[in-house]
Amino acid sequence: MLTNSVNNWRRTKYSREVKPEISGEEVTVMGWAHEIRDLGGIIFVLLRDRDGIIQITAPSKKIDKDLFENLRKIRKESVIAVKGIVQNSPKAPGGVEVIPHSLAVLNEYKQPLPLDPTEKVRAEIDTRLDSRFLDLRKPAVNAIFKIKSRMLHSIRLFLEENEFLEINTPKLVASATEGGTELFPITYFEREAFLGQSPQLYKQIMMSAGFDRVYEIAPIFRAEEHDTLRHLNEVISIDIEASYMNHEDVMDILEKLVVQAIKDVRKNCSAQLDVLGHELEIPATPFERIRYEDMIDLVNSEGVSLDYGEDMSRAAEKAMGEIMGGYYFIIDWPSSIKPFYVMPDEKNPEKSFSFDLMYRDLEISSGAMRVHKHDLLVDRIKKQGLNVDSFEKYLASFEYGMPPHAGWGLGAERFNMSLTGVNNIRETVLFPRDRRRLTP
Ligand code: AMO
Repeated sequence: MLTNSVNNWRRTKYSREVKPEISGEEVTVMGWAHEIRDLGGIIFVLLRDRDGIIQITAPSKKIDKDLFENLRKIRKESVIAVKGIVQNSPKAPGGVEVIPHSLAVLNEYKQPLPLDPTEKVRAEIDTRLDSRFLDLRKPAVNAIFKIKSRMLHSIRLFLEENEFLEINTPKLVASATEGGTELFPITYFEREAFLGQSPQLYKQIMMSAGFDRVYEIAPIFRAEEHDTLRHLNEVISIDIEASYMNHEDVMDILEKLVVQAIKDVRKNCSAQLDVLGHELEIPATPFERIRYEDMIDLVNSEGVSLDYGEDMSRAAEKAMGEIMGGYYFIIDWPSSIKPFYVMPDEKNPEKSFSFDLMYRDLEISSGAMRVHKHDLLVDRIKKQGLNVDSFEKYLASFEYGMPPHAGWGLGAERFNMSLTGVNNIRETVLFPRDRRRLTP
């Protein structure tokens, strides 16, 4: 029964498509043998594919003797194809089963499995990540990636509808953008280079190039020392930049995009949300906008010490998460703790035209109106102790007609955490990269 190729076998239906309405029809289903129950006179095989499980029911009296014996020999997690007739069965999962007339075993498995995809034995995250291909077979794990796929699809659709052009910028770069300490140095022939921390400088250059509205969905690399549930060393950043807009305009875009993605996921991924047991609520708009200085007062009133000019500590994030619940913005950050490209408020340069979008205690996005005047930008680079020479090519684009502009970066994984309710960022990446993990 073991065949070496798919020969003339082709899937005609996914498990989710085998419904009582097609009772009597012949189908070909393909996937893994999830469970085999041999009751002597009848064998049940639960066949699992990408979308779910379908029951194959083989009563010895009704099917060919050889086929019955071959079904009996199937081992869990073998790759199988079954041809048969759909039949209503109130007792079967989904109210339907397939009575087989042919079977092909397409591949077998090595014993023992390093991980049980049926989740009978719960494994630690490290064991799961070591055998990620098996871990990803679990419905509650692959649901996260179906939601991520839909989320990215919805974001692309929204940005395209709003006249943003998708761009691709280099990931091998010569200098830092977000501060020097989080860079991964690499050897670039005879020179030193770095993995890109953010497309920041390139998306701004594209404003001078006249592209007006751009977006990029691509990996960013951060040499974060942290070993936390919210940080990874490689993540996907969803970045936008738009000319003739200020920070408030791009906050509105971000808010609309977030709500549209939530609605889209609710509508198209209800089965996955059910598997995850996560109730996804549509947030009310506009999201609350809390000034940085009011955030300080709020966390202080919760007994968390934080002074003006300090970045949010973990304790401050947690306190805000308790107070605020869903999505909210923190605005008007001090210029001193925001990157050099962030525009200071003209009336009070201590403050900047910047924002972070939070989901409970998690920062999911940050953005700002940018400095578009060359001399002010040089000044800001110097004030932050950075080397002006290493920004030469970027700075040149500000000398020949750079429009005012604004933008943001949204962390795909952190946004996905808010959509799926998982609390470890590693769950939202197929093959996560953290301080200790570089394989698989
Ligand atoms: P920032 O550094 O705040 O801003 O990054 C933007 C968003 O990217 C996500 N993120 C991360 N997620 C997980 N692990 C990490 N190590 C990590 N680092 C960043 C977060 C964060 O809110 N250039 C600016 C954006 C802009 O102003 O346009 C920037 O990179 O969700």
